[in-house]
Amino acid sequence: MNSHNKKTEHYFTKPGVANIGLTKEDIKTSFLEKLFYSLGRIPVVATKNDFYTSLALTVRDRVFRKYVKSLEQYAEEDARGVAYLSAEYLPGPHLGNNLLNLEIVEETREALAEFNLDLDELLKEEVEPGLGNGGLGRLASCYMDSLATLGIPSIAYGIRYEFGIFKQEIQDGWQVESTDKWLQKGNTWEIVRPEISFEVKFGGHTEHSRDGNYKLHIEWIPDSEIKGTAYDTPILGYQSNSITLRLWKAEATESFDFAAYNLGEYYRAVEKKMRSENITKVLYPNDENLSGKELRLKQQYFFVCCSLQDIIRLHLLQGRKLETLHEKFTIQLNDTHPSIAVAELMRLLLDVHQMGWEEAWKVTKSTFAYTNHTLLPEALEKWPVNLLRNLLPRHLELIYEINSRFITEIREHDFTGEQISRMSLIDDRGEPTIRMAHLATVGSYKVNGVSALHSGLLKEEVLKDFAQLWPEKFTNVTNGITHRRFLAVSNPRLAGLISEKIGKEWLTNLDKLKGLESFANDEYFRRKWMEVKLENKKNLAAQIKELTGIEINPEMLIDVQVKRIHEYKRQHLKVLHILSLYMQIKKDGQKDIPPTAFIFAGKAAPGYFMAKRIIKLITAVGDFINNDPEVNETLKVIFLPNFSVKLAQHVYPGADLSEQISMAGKEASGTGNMKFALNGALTVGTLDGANVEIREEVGEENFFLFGLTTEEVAERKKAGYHPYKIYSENEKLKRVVDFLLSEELTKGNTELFRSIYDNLLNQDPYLLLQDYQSYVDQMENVYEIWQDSQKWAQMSIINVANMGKFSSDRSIKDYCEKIWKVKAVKA
Ligand code: CR1
Repeated sequence: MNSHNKKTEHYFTKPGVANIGLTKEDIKTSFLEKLFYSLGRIPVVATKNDFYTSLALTVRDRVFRKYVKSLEQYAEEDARGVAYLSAEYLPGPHLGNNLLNLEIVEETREALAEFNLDLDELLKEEVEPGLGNGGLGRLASCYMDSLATLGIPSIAYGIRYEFGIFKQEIQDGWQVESTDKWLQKGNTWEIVRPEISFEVKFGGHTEHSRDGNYKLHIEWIPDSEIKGTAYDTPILGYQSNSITLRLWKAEATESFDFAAYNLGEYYRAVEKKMRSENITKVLYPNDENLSGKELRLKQQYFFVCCSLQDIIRLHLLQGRKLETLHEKFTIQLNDTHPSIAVAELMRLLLDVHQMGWEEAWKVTKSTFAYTNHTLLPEALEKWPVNLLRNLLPRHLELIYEINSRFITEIREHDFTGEQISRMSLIDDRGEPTIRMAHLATVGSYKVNGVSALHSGLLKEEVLKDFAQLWPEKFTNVTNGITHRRFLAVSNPRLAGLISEKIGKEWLTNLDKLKGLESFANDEYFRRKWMEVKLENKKNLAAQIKELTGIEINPEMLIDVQVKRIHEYKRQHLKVLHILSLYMQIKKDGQKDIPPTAFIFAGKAAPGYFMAKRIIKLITAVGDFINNDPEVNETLKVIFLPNFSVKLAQHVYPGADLSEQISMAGKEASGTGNMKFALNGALTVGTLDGANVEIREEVGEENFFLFGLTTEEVAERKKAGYHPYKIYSENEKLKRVVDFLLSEELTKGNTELFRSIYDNLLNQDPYLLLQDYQSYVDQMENVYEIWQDSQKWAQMSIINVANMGKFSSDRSIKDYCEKIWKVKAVKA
């Protein structure tokens, strides 16, 4: 095992070796063994969590068996591989997914039943790792699933936050945050690798000197050092392969002086230890808005530094030279969060491994590829030069050098002075800052956006000059989702119906869903389809009751908007629509509005004033409407607290209508849109992000479109946008907006929503009032079709039948072909 040049022995393919069975009897035996020997428990006193843990350990053994086999295979083939660098992951609960991938769901259910235990009850026990904010983190986890399933040699690196995304509670209608103690009951799925650990330096200064041969040596003398230790979670793909998710935890270095001679010294050492561990304490809860926090930069550098040292270790372990790093590895930067990697790899190659600049730069820019996930200006990371000087002095020097060589290069092209200063890695128009997106772009061989529209805008706007300089560097990979978790695991009823009709091949080839399309005209099948949906809606209604105490009739149209709360996503546009229905019932005496439950969920960044106020608005409208007997048979408004992957898995299957209503040009892709459609919800949406491609796939007649296009938004703003004019000219809109200040809604606290009201009438940067009428009109159309349930079922089936493109398997194949040039290793 020590010599890595030797051909690997097939330990785990030898008959009889570690042959862990997958039958019901095998599972029963292991389950009891785990309960007795790993937990020291007997059934009469065991808690639900003990049973969950015994089951998780039972499944874990089987996962590990497949995992080591995969590792053997990757090592043997010695193929080119991918390292995925992401500051966020949202894997969701592991147990259910691993059962599916091992294909032992039924065996396990039966085994447990013999102990009078219910699998679904035990699945509920799992606490998920909330190591991300939203779409970006969940996307990374969908990609892990597909990388594993497709057998792509890969390793995913990130941060093992001790506290993940905060837990959200609703108190008096407001969001209240508390810490997410996801590790409190232990984590069955990970193993610590104390021997895989690296030192990470911070602060201090650099010293430049020349040796006898006049060669320049640069030494970074830090003022502190910490250690990162690897925690590995095997990510099992469907049926065969797996990959590693390696998360780094910060610890104090061994060199800490615990042999202190007096008490003061001892406490200082303890404090130092605690300070070191702070780095991976908590996830920053800001989605698409980064406020230049020093600790955040420390986190980014910390995990990048550990990951790159690990990649270099793995490369050298195979007896290879660093000059060929880019031939064996490609490193994907998931947004700019890990983009300091460009400078760090240069540092490692130049200062630690004594490579020359030209060679090091060639290796660096042939190794990295960068995915951009947002065009929002407030989300584009810029780190103050002064902060870098204090924290990473050597990296600042390197960035200056990279920049100066880059500027020299572009001066040879026809760029204007203005363009050159626009492209510079350093923005010196105020306090000097480093533009991390520029560093990532200059240091990568490919740059991609996450939907066709977004990749286009990236080239036309944010990185326009770079696209002119290096057109071949830019490409698109439209996001995708794992249909195994988001259909097979979370919606077994629909998955079962689909498999009954077209077989199970869709699990590994989502394009097979196309086979459903011809049944869209089959009345019997449509009925079955709607029966499944109704069962799922009952399940969702039960969840809603449990979480909020509110009862809804499962026959209602279930209209859902779940995602982070953000003004550009326009949850408040949905609220305006709900209020318009309320007015129609109360003021216009309209009686024929189909009963609808409006479901919202999502977290607001703790410091985002408007987003938190939007939550309060939703809950206030809910309070008001749900308690008015004149309307509450027709309308229900619900805010589900603490949205998570686990909760999401209940929500998507039960939705009839998916709200994807961002202002065009703002949502880079969206992935919830895909999850809803895959579960048979119809979409009401704008031409934004991946909505455009969803509509293309399902056909425009099967998609409820409204609102301005990206170009129209730009024209509208250029021509001068006056929301007040729209408001004053639309009587029905006016009464809805005015209602925000009403005594009734605000219970006398009429200033409560003044900020939202003023914002809409004076600026309305996301054009809610502009798109309002078009939205309300399209919703009428939604209602008309909803009343024709045969038609609705037909559209729903057609939607699902055309979701093939949105499998993350397709996205990963695109990355492999367009960017990574990596091939699958066959299991
Ligand atoms: C985008 O807002 C996209 C995900 C994943 C988000 C969303 O539209 O689906 O990324 N961006 O690509 C983000 O989190 C920091 O930027």
